[in-house]
Amino acid sequence: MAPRNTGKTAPVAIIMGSRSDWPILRGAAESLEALGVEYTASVVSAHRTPDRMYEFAKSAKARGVKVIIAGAGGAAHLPGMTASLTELPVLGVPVESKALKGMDSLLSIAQMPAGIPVGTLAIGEAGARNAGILAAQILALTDEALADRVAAFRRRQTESIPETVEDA
Ligand code: RP5
Repeated sequence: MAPRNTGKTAPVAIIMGSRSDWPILRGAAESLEALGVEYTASVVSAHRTPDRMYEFAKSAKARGVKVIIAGAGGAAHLPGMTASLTELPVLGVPVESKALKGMDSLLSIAQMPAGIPVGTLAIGEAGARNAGILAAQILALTDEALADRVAAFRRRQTESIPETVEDA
């Protein structure tokens, strides 16, 4: 599955600093698909394509985007810079880096100055999957059918966890 940008309006926009982030960020896409939430996915780099980042963030609200999921690794400025350019909620996913195992990504996404928040998730795949679920939960505040799907997802997850350690 390649990053998808259909150009149509979707309530969630997934952006990432590089195509190399997609194997992680696709976890967010899979969560959204499991919950029946439309999304777009595209490469928007704070450093390599700053004008694209500016255009994306400035136009997102008018295009009908409600929640932005932004993933990046290393000097991960994309979530914070995007958050500085829009009032939409931004969920940041730190992608694991080679040199510092994603600690650089985590700290550069989480340590925002007061006034410009980024909701920061865990490093890597768990963070990406949870970003998709959290975006759905935010949208579910004003969408009862989606709230039912989120609740059903949580019930299925609970029921899938065995109590015994047999065959573990
Ligand atoms: C960041 O640099 C990207 O988000 C990616 O995690 C990292 C490495 O990018 P590539 O060199 O693989 O394109 O901007």
